[in-house]
Amino acid sequence: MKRIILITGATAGFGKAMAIKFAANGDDIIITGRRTNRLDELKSHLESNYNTSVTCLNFDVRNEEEVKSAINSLPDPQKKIDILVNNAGLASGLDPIQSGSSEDWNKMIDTNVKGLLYVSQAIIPLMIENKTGHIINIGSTAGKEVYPNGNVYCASKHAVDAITKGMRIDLLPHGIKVTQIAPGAANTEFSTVRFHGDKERADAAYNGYQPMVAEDIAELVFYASSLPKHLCINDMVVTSLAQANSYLIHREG
Ligand code: NDP
Ligand code: 8X3
Repeated sequence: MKRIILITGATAGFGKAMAIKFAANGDDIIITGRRTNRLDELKSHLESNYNTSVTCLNFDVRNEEEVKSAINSLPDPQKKIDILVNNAGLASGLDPIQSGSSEDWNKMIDTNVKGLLYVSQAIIPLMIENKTGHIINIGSTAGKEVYPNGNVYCASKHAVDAITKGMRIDLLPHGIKVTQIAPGAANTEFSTVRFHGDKERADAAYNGYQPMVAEDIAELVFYASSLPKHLCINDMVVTSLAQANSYLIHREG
């Protein structure tokens, strides 16, 4: 059966790979992000290659009013969102707590924590009305263990871990599934964003081992979304073979 999937942060990385995976399954997708040109390109790629209908919503998850009005702007049939993937997020900087920048801290907390809350609050009432739904939050191994200089990014992902558990409790009477997927290192635009565009430093994050790729995470999100109605994956921690936990990666050479 065709489902309606809303993916935040679908202009790159995990979110884009998820959009492709769901579209290939014939689902209808609502893709969101700040970069309109990328949303338009992805829509046109998906609609020409798959049996899907794609809606683009351009908003910054940090702006509560933009979030509300974007979700309100959906035509009624598309408000029946079956699956929300709260994926939009970022790390900004990798500095000791005493020298971190408050601009980086605000960006991470506003995006990863408050943004996820704003989007969820705009969509949960629609799911409650439909008496069905599945929320998949993208956490991180950084939300399980803190690593050196990860301080505020790790805190923001620990918040995602806690919010996911809270959502599952509060939405239990409404039959809404809540899942967290918590990946370790994956080679996307993540490190380029973390290091403020320093591509060399970003590439070095993946030196000497095989990291995961966006398609790996898309596969797991799709799997979690495709289980029978009575089954709910609560939490899935996933790393590449070379990674043991949030801070231990075995590098060759
Ligand atoms: P990318 O940088 O490749 O993609 C991030 C996506 O988030 C983009 O589509 C970006 O869209 C969107 N985004 C960022 N900020 C905002 C904002 N303020 N408003 C709307 N959209 C926003 O990173 P990944 O795909 O790797 O990351 C996706 C998620 O996975 C994040 O939550 C990240 O923390 C998490 N994660 C990543 C891991 C990794 O190693 N790559 C591991 C574990 C978790 P745009 O810029 O167009 O707005
Ligand atoms: C992203 C992976 O290892 O940079 O959450 O925290 S890591």
